[in-house]
Amino acid sequence: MARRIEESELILNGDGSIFHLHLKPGELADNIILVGDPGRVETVTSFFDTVELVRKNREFVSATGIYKGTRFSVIATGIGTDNIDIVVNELDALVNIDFETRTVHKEHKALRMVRIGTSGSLQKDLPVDSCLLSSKAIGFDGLLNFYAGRNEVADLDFEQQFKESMAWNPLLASPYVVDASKELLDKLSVNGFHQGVTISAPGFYGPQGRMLRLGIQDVDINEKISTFKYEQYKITNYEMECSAIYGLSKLLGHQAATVCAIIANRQAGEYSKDYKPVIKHLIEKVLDSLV
Ligand code: R1P
Repeated sequence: MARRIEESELILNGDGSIFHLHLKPGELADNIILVGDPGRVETVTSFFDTVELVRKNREFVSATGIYKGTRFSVIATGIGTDNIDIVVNELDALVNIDFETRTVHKEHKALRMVRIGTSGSLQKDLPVDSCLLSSKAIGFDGLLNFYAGRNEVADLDFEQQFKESMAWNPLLASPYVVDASKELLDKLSVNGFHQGVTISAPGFYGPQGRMLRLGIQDVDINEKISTFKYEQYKITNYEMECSAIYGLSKLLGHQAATVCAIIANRQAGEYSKDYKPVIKHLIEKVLDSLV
């Protein structure tokens, strides 16, 4: 007998929609654009030919519609990998769990998720207003470490070398390294984006080495990160969601990739004068790559 998932574990609203996203099965497209900023949902749907639905709860704003004949959903995750835990688990539940019987469907359905975000560069040659496709993500957030199967989806050799080279502080969560979907990387790389390794940090200031009034444990952390090399890989940028999207997607059998507009260069101390046109350009490129 299939395991029934209790009411307290899979929480549904009175209208049958899932707890945080307020979406019902059938309302989600197989192609999903994830954005951090809820305001970015409208920028994505402005490219759609038709919009079928819009849902809002807290920072989780969702819309489903058609772009050049293909059905897409766009979901705002808000900031951080803790929100990604909610979003990716609920997206998966919408297609892989029967909400009536509360059991997992016999047939698995795979989703395609592309995050379109903003990010800070750690390399001089990755300038402000360029676009970066994350071929790997490093999670400083520790989320994936809670899940069974974590080691099976992670690049353990990269993790080991990174921790050794950084003299990793044991007070911090152990970093996890996960690849993007190969299929999505192939599709998106035709756009000529830079490619690199992205760190998802569990905060914007101290966890990304920023000092306003507070000092940090390791003042050399960004220097060590930007000079670290593993095989052909260099660490290129910081943002706050990619690692959890890659890790949970791999565990749940979905495809995921992240492309970010570089809005700050931490090495050069620069910030974009206006990154909105870069985001718009990125949205159109990503949508066209998926139709
Ligand atoms: C921080 O300002 C936020 O911006 C970046 C970070 O990942 C974090 O979510 O991405 P988004 O612009 O997609 O939100």
